[in-house]
Amino acid sequence: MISEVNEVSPVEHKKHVAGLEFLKNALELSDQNFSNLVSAVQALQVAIPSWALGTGGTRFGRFPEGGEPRSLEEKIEDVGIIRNLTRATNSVSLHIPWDIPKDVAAIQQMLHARGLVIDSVNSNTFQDQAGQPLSYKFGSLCHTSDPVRNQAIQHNIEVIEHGKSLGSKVLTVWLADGSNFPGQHNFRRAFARTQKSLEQIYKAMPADWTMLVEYKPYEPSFYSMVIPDWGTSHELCKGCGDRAHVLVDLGHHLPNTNIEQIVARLLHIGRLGGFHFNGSQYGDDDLTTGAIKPFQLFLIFHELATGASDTLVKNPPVAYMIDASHNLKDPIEDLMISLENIRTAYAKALLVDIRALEQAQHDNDVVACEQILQRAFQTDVRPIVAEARIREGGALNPLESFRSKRIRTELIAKRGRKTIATGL
Ligand code: LRH
Ligand code: MN
Repeated sequence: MISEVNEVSPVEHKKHVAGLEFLKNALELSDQNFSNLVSAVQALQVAIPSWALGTGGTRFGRFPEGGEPRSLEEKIEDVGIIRNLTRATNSVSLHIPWDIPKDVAAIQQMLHARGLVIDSVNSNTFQDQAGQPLSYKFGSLCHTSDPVRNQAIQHNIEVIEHGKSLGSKVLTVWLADGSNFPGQHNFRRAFARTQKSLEQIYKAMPADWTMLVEYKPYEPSFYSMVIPDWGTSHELCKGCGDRAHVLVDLGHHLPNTNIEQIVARLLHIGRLGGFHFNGSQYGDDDLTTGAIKPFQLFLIFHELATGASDTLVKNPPVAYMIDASHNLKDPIEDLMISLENIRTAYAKALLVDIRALEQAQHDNDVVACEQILQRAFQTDVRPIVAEARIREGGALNPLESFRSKRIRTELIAKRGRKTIATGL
């Protein structure tokens, strides 16, 4: 049995405390302010996607290492391992129909035993399921045929029902709807049909639920997507009501897009619903969060931190989720690295001297503005992120613990090397 206790040896702990002391003095922070910083990082909990616990792949190949979850129960077990080591996640996002629970009570019990809840439920009208009467080949909520749109609307309503049975209060809608050739779509009518369909789904949501509308500029449609950008998602959310918000997947932006400005804009209009964190060099690469562009991730959290401390910003609580796939890395190791990089970016953003920055911005002192951000970004905050973890019984070094406890070996022994294609 994988031991739940994360020992920190006296030598390791002594080194950790020395690092903390050094950083606190370097930052000239009082004990209380330093402790508040650690508490803020502790409070940042990021949901784990159920579909990212197996090995991902591309159309060119997939190289599973074994020990992957074969059921919703085993996915929850894996998220439990990540929570135990990192203490940076307390929830799981589900994808329906991939994660339809066979025994709701048993799932609830498993979640409770691991300190987990179900975050959002994601609908899926981008694949045709076995026995599905009508195909989504030419779209779902935007489809030209009523029966296909109604089938997709009904699916989303079923997803809400599954979510209600598991205690979720968030429906995430991402559509693959789009076109591959000029002339294939009437852009205005496809948008209007999608708007109508989403309004029907929104009306079916309980009054305490939120809808997150995710945008994506391309793939799997390669000429146009019905919801390609934040502006379109925002327009659809406005049409639905004040509990529909925009979901920002970091990989869903064309190269060189200033994502942190989109975050600031959505905060300003109070429609930033949440994030799908991942890393990318080119497209929707779904790589480790912060692995490719750590400064961009820092700037995104800088917008979130300044937004959170600005009384003019009236934005609902933001949902933090990871949405990645792992073609080469162990899924659990990769997710733990993403959690570490997300908390690191947040801790650095909390170090920005916002008052000094506002003064420098007012004075148009460009160099001072840049240097104030760089001072925070260049600070090694790893002791703070580690302290936020071990304060709650997490491991000092989750990756080392995962390997030294031979957890993957135990999972392979228990589950075998056969893997099942759940998800992407
Ligand atoms: C689409 C997406 C969406 C999910 C899927 C798993 O690219 O980001 O969030 O439904 O990945
Ligand atoms: Mn996503």
